[in-house]
Amino acid sequence: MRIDIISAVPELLSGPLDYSIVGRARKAGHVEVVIHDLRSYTTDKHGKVDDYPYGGGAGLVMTPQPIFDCIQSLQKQRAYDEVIFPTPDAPVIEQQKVNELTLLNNIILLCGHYKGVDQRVRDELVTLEVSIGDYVLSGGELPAMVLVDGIVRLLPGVLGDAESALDDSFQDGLLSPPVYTRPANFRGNTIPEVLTSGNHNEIRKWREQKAIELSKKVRPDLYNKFINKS
Ligand code: 6GU
Repeated sequence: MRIDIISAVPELLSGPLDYSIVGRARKAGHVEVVIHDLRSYTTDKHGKVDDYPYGGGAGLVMTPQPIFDCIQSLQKQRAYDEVIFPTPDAPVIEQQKVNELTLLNNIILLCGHYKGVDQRVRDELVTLEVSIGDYVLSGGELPAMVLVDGIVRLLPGVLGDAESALDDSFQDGLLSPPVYTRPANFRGNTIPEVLTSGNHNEIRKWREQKAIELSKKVRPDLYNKFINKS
């Protein structure tokens, strides 16, 4: 899979995508992530990529020219399955949709200012708009990295068996149960006995029970969906 990320602040992106699971996946060749500096596409002599909104109002709007030039130059080089625009005024993305995105070959992620990009970009170039939750961030860079992380960790070979994504929170519609590691007694606080019993069936049942209890307590919406489909 190849992911092209377009940003007017590429400095925000380079570091975080170089480390940990995404960094290792890139080095191992499971994914190619290419970052594009939008400023290098502007024809404005002062390097501007935004301007005042027609009709007035607060905040600047990203201009269409550098975005069209950047995306169209990429589209000449290969076919893209989706041009994704992370924005708070879109449906909130859930695990099922992230799973689907892992099946694509080439995607573009366009990072905007939170005040937005010229609507003609959204009408003519963008094929998918997603929010990462009901709160506002100052730009699309963090949401783009959220999407890259969510996708890349699911690509074949990226996670080992031990870290398998199959028992993630949300893959079965429930939150993940609590986990413990050594020592079994930490300052007098001990771990649930079943986890050292060696009885894998009991451990599986305990985890399922804990996942249900936790979901019911902190995410009754997920709990009710789970109960209604089982
Ligand atoms: Cl995708 N972008 C911005 N700027 N803020 C957000 C968001 C996206 N999702 C939630 N808040």
